[in-house]
Amino acid sequence: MGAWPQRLSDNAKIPEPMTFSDQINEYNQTLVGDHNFRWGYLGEQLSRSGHDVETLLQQLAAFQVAIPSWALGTGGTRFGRFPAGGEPRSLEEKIEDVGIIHALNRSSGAISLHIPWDIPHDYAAIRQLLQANDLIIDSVNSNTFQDQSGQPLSYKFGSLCHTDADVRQQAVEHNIQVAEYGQKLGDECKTLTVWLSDGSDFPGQHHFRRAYQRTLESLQTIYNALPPDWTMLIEYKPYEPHFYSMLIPDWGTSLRLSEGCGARAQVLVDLGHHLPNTNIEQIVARLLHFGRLGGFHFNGSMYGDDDLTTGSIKPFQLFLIFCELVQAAQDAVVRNPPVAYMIDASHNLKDPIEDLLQSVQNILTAYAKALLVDTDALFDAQEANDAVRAEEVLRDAFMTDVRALVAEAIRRQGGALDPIGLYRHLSIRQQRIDTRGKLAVATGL
Ligand code: PSV
Ligand code: MN
Repeated sequence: MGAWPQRLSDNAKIPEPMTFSDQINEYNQTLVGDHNFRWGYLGEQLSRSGHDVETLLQQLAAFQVAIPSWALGTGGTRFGRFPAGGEPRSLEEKIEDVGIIHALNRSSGAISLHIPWDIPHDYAAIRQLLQANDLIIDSVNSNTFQDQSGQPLSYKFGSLCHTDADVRQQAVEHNIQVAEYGQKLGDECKTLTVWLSDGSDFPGQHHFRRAYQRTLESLQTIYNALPPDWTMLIEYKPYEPHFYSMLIPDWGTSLRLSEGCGARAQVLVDLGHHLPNTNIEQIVARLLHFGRLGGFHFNGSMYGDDDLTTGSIKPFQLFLIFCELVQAAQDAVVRNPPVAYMIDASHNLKDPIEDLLQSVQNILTAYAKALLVDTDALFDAQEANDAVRAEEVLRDAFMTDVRALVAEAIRRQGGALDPIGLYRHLSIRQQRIDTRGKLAVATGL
């Protein structure tokens, strides 16, 4: 055995440190044999059923789900918070974390910012960091659900719906300012998402019609102030933080408000913002039919806005939602603008990065299965009122194990065959704890 460290001969080159991409390749080498076996079988099976495997891989590769800047830390509940350790303390550190996610799965190339939780300061530096991590900021979210320190007027009794015109004006100006931050973050950022916590807690507290009208007018003012190529997404939620009425409780209200603003105002569907057992796939189909589905917030829901991992509770529903999206994309009659996909979940328990990786994996899986549906057979069965056959066509796609297809799509883009496996193998959370500290708590929520 030679001494360690061994002397390098004079002309030997000092080895370059491993890049993250080298680490991904090295890790993939350990899994590729098994993967090739499973992918070989699935690829053959799909080809035999008439699918163009290359097209499927391209469709999956093109699918991107944005990561919200507020999901990189543990969310907590009103009863407490249990930080993961090494949580990102600044926008820059959040970008680094999303950079890791995107490098691992190649499907999370965009970030959505919540203002004022994540106000950029050095725009040039942020843009550089985004570029270095192969990321963009694609949307910005306003926040009139909390009072900020130094804010002159309170949102305790609402923002865009408020009875006091000065409060409404303050909230309108905030939204316009949020879009201005977005414009400085790069050409890719062209979406303002508005979620209002406005609502009432007791019968009689709100004049429903007047409150609606005031909200519409406030939204119109914001919309008219946006650059002409910007989209405004209007998100609905049935309850929380108010428990008697929410100003925008449902997709019908969001739809009417967006129609009242203009063509670039669209409805945003957050999966957790429905009462239990709501048929979300039907809502999605309706909005697509009206050309007003602008965006998605993915998460998993058991009872309400639970922020569970997307696809963890109702994978079949997620699949059915994707079936609607896929069918609409193939239908020339549908005139819906491109849909902005984002995860909106911030849970208490899991490592946030693992939770996000798992969510994206579940989303890609649902999408891949939806791409496998034999739509001609489905439509024939529907026309013939053959309910059994129609359901079997869907089940046939849903029951297909598409994990090797998703893995192959990610691998071909340079991502990891097992993103969570590699994240753990490299002890990235521990590295974060070492550099940022055990008690580092993410800014924002
Ligand atoms: C509200 O529950 C919401 O879904 C909105 O999208 C907010 O922007 C986000 O959550 C904040 O956590
Ligand atoms: Mn949301």
